[in-house]
Amino acid sequence: MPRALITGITGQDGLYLGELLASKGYEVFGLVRGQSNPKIATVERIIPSIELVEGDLTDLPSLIGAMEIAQPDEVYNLGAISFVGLSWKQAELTGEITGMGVLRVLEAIRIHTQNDMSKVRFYQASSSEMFGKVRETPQTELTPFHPRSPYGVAKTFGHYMTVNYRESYDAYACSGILFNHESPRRGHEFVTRKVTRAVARISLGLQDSLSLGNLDARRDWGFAGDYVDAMWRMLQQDAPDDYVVSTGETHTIRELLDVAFARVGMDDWSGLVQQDPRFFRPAEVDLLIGDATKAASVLGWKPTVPFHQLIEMMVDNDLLTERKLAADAARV
Ligand code: NAP
Ligand code: G4F
Repeated sequence: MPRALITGITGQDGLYLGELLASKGYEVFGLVRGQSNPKIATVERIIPSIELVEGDLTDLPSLIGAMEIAQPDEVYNLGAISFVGLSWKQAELTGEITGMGVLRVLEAIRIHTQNDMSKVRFYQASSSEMFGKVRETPQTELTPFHPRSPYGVAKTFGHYMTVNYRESYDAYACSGILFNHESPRRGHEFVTRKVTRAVARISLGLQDSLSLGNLDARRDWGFAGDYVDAMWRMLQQDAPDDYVVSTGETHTIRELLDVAFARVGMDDWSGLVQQDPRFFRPAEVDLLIGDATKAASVLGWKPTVPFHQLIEMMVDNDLLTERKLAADAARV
């Protein structure tokens, strides 16, 4: 039975990846942090066989301890401050967790394996945010980086550390340069979920309007369930490498609004959405669109959920959730 340790198990991707690995017969260990973490109950409900290990990406001894408990064949480092907007407000913490956290996990593997890093396969959750002010379109594994946020800078550090440990210690270390991926499990702070939840609430009469920032930014949005499959495939190859994972389509926030409001039969959202300076960023990533040719040809990976279907799935899920919450509140 292969053994995997996942940091960030309580996040969107951690849940999908944990489910996927458990379904493949892995013994799955998930790193959880803090006292009374309320998300633990969700993890245990969705992945009943999960074994939880306490640890924090800011604390190297706890990561070494996690390696000793899990004895992993594969380590997936998904833990991070992942919200770009927050990364300006807590830039130092973002550097510590999203950037230095990668180095600490690599060091924990190096110490645990007594320098024989090829024994443990490592996946780093890198990001299309590293491309930032893009130098070419579409973006590939060879496109130069120009990050635009403390988050993007921290991810770029983590990416190069992963490459460096591969080159320095013969680590089986892969960096997945994943473009935006979403799902009904997406955090409410990200624009897709913020929109689909607000659309559900507006259509149910629970909310009047929605405040957003830049409506002209373009993103390459795919389904998180597809993207964790690409992570797993990267660690099954003969040799470690870096891969772009994306759909190859890009859409604006305005198109996202069109699809989400149309799902509840509202075609004109102009009077329902305001722009609020609080949601504009100090520096924006205007356009992301990835070229996942290498992932398709080497990993045999391709996305299965198109943009419209993804957003409709999220609106439908938020309608169910918000109806249930409203009914529960009415009963109290
Ligand atoms: P997410 O839902 O925000 O989950 C982040 C996870 O990191 C949570 O489980 C969180 O745990 C954990 N974490 C935060 N600080 C930690 C710390 N100090 N020590 C240990 N764990 C900590 O993110 P996601 O969307 O699943 O993304 C997974 C990874 O992929 C992230 O690294 C993200 O930056 C990267 N990525 C995401 C996308 C995307 O579009 N989703 C695209 C490219 C790359 P708590 O529950 O304790 O807070
Ligand atoms: O949904 P977002 O916050 O995602 P962003 O910044 O693209 O980052 C996500 O994808 C990255 C991969 O490229 C990941 F690495 C990262 O961890 C995260 O998962 O914002 C998307 C776009 C931005 O251009 C933002 O300015 O939506 C724009 N936007 C406009 N109004 C808004 C809002 N974003 C948010 N979160 N909230 C708004 O009100």
